[in-house]
This record gives sequence, structure tokens and C-alpha cells, in this order.
Amino acid sequence: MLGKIALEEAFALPRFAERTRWWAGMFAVNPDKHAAEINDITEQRIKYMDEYGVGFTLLSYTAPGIQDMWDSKEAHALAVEVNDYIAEAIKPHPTRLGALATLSMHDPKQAAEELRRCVTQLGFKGALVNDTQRAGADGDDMVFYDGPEWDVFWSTVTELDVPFYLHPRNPTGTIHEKLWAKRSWLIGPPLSFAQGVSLHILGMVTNGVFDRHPKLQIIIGHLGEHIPFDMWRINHWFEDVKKPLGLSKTCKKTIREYFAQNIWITTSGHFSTPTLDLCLTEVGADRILFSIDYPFENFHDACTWFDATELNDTDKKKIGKNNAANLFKLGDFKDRDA
Ligand code: GRE
Repeated sequence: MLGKIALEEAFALPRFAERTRWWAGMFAVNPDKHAAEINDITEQRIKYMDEYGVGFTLLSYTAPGIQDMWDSKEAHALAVEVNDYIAEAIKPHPTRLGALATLSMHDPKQAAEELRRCVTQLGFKGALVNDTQRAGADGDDMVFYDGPEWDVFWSTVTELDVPFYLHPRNPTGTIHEKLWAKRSWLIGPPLSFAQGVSLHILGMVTNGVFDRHPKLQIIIGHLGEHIPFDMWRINHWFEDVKKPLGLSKTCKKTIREYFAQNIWITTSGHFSTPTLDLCLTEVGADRILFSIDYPFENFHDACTWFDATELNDTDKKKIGKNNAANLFKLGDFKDRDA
């Protein structure tokens, strides 16, 4: 399919070569290739897009990124640097490349203002944040965005009318030490990423973020971070047990309604037809977006899988490009009408 849109696609800052190597050491079989691909914005990336029928890519700063920085001043300064850097880099390619804002999530007001700058002055299409923000004197605290103190931020997101991508990061501090250190092969895509993001998004659901901000649009990757598989059981326990026990005070709608009205899932890094079929049943084609997860995954696997998947033409176009083009209000991009 030509003109696909991909939106969980990472870049790094070339000056952080050592950091890129550290992360690649956990997640890339060929760290040199990975480093070259993640630092490139417009050469190899656009060649792959042309080869595999990707019309438009939305770029975001790689995990764990700013969410790994517990000094709030340093975190904000780097977020601004990253946003200015990528705005400049994509400028010559407005019909091929867009960007999602990188944000320091220490202070809801500051995060809201940087998002506003990125959207209104730099033309960014939304934000991507890597799960909880590390905080505290030694980085052992974690800031979740599901409490009322974040209402000022979510109000700005809905006022700007842009989506927010809740992306995973690695477990750190005491959580890492107690749960993952002796099970380190499970860190990342095998388990920890989905656990982190599903806890966070379901925290937003149960703490009433979507009831207070009914227009808010949140995207999660990896075909829904295990939640679609658990939809029936979550719904059963919310409706039949937790709501009679008090959950109904903060969470008025059903989990399926939040997925229909507020939550999107992408195919990033999860190229399985049986899982996609499950998601089509539990979430529906109107809420699924194609993505790759480059360079942690590759164009070939993502695109040849999606192109060969048997779907009716309408659903394939929705998932491959139309849903994302509408959600991000994209203008012209390559092969939009192909
Ligand atoms: C990502 O950022 O999406 C990612 C990683 C590491 C491994 C897999 C992955 O940062 O998808």
C-alpha cells in the first residue's frame, strides 16, 4: 500500500553517541547499524520510506529520553534543544516528515507551554512521552500523569486539539531493583514496556482523566500494550465489582467506551495477523493506526506484513493512512490519494 503513515519512529541526537550505544546494547543486535539509522533523519529513512510505500513519518525523540532525567531544569533544557533540532531537520521535507513534541514532565504548566510552543510555532502534530517521568533527588520517584494536578496539561492538549502518544520506557530505581534486575531479559518489548504503559493508561481511565477531558486523544503502541487481550476481563471487573465498590465515582464510562472515544492503538513493533484480528474485534478499525517502530524494528517486516494482510480495502486504508491523516490533520503528503 502506498502512502502509509508511520508514527512511532525514533531519532536520537548525534551528540549522545554513548547513550545511544547504551540503549542499543540492550535492544539492538547490530549496534552500529542501529546508531547510524537512529541518528539519520532524511537520508536512509526517506530511502526506506520510498522503498516500502511509507508516505509520511512522524518522528519522536528516542526512549527513555527526557523521562530519564530527574533534574527538572536539565530535562526542560534538553526537551527544548531536541524540539528545535528536529524542527530544523525536517523543514526541507514537509510532505514526508513531521514531528511529535518531546516534553519534560516535571511540571504540568511548563510541559503545557512547551507543547503549545511546538504546536503553534514549530508546526508539530502532537507529543510523545516515554511513560512516567523520573523525579526526586536520586531519580527514584516516578511522576504519573493521571492525577488532578495534570488537568492543566490535559486541558492544553485538548485546547490545541493534538494527540498524545504514551510510549514505554525502561524500569528504573527501586522498581528495577526489586522486580526486574534478576529478570533482566524481560525488560523492554517482552514484558516491562507493556506493563508500564498499561498501568499508566488504565490509571488515567480509572482516575477520571477522560471523564474530566472527554476530548482527549491518547495513542498507545504495540497493538495496545496487552489491553485488547484483556478487554473482557477488565470490563467485567470494572463494571461488576470495582464500580459497585466505588470506581463509579471517577470513571463513568466503560473501558470499551474509552477505547472508542479517547484511545488509539498502533501496530508498532507488533506484526501479527492473529493479534491484529483480535484488535479489530475488540477495538475496531476506526481506532487502529499503522506504525513501524523504526529503527528498533525494520521497514521490511512492518510493511511487507501490513501490505500482505487480508483486510477489506476500507479498513486497510483507515489503518494504513486515513485514520492518522484525520487524527493529525495532515495536509498533503506523498501518495496520500494513491
Ligand atoms: C522503542 O523505543 O520503541 C523501543 C525501544 C527499545 C526496544 C524496542 C522498542 O526503545 O520498540
